[in-house]
Amino acid sequence: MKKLLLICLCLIMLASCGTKESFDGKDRPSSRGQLQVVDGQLCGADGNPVILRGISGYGVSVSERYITDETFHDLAHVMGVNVFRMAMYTYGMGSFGYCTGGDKEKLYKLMMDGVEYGQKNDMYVILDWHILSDNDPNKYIDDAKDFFDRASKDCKDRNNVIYEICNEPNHVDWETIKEYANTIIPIIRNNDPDSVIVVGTPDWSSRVDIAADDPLDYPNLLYALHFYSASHKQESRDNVQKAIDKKLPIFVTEYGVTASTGNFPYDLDEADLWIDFLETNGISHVMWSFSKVSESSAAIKASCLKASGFEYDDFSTSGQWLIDMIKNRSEK
Ligand code: IDC
Repeated sequence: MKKLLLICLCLIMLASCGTKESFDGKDRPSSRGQLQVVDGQLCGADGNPVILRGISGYGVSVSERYITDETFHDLAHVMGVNVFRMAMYTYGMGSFGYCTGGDKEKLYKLMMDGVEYGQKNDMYVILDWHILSDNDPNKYIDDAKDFFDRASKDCKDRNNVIYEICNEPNHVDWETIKEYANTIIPIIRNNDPDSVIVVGTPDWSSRVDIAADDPLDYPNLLYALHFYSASHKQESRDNVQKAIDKKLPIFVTEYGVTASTGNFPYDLDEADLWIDFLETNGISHVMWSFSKVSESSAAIKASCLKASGFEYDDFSTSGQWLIDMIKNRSEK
C-alpha cells in the first residue's frame, strides 16, 4: 500500500513539473479593462495599478508566421505574457519598411490581426511605429499621420490597444520629438479619446530624465524607456530615478538581457536588478524579441522550426529567463 501511494505521489509530482500552462489571469484586458494613467502610474479601468510583462515581436514584415491565433495562445499561456508588442519597422528590415517599400496594406492588416489575436487570448497589444535607422520621427510624418488616424479609428472600441508612436528617436533633440508627438497624439485622441499612448524619448528612448524636465501635456501618456542589461547598469537606473521622482509615467517598451546590439553577452544578474527596480516602481516591461534569429536576444531557439505548440525547451536562454521571471513575478 505504501509503495502504491509513493508511486502515485511521484506521478503527480512529475505531471506538475511538466505543466505547459503559465497563464496568470491578473492584469489582462478581461480583468483590468481599458488602461489609464493615474498619478504617474499605469492603471486598470478601476484606477488600481497594473504591471504588464511581455515580449516584443521582431518586426511584423518578417514575422508573419508568428501572427496567428495559435501563436498568440502560446504567448499568453506558455510564456505567460499579458502584453505583446507589434514592432513595425518604418525604415529598413530590407525593403520591408512600412515607409520604404513595404506593402502598406499587408503590414496594416498584420497589425490589426495582432490586435484581434491579442484580444482573443486576453493580452494587451502595443502598436509600435518602429523608427530606428530613420532617426527622426518627423521623417515619415505623413505616413505616421495616416497610419495612426486609421488605426485609432479601427481600434477605438478595443480595450487592449496601446499606441507607441516612435520606438527610438535618435540624433534628434527632445523639442523635435515633442513636435512630432504634438502632431500625432491629437490625431489619435480625436478618434480614440481614452487611448493610452507611449512616446519615445531622446537617445534611443534612454533619456526619460530629459522628458521629465519638460513633459508633454496630455493625459494617459507614458514615456518610453529602453535598456539592455549588459550595456546599461546602475548609472542608467539613477537617471531613471530622477524621472520617477518627478512622477513621469514610464513604460519599458523594449529591453534585453543582452548587449544593446541584441547579441552576446548576456547579463541575467543585471537584468534581475532591472526587473526588481521596475517592479518596485510599478513600471511595465517588454523584452526584445519573439524571434529565432541568430542573436542571444531572440527568445526562440534558432533550431526551433515551430510557429505554435511551443514548449519550455523550445525557448532560448533569453526566452526561458523571461518565462521564469514572469512566473515568479506573477506569483508575488
Ligand atoms: C535589432 C535586431 C537585429 C536587426 C537590427 C536592425 O535585433 O536583428 O538587424 O535591429 O534592424 C533596438 C531596436 C531594435 C534592435 C535591438 C537590438 O529597437 O530594432 O533590433 N535594439 O539591436 N534598440 C536597442 C537595441
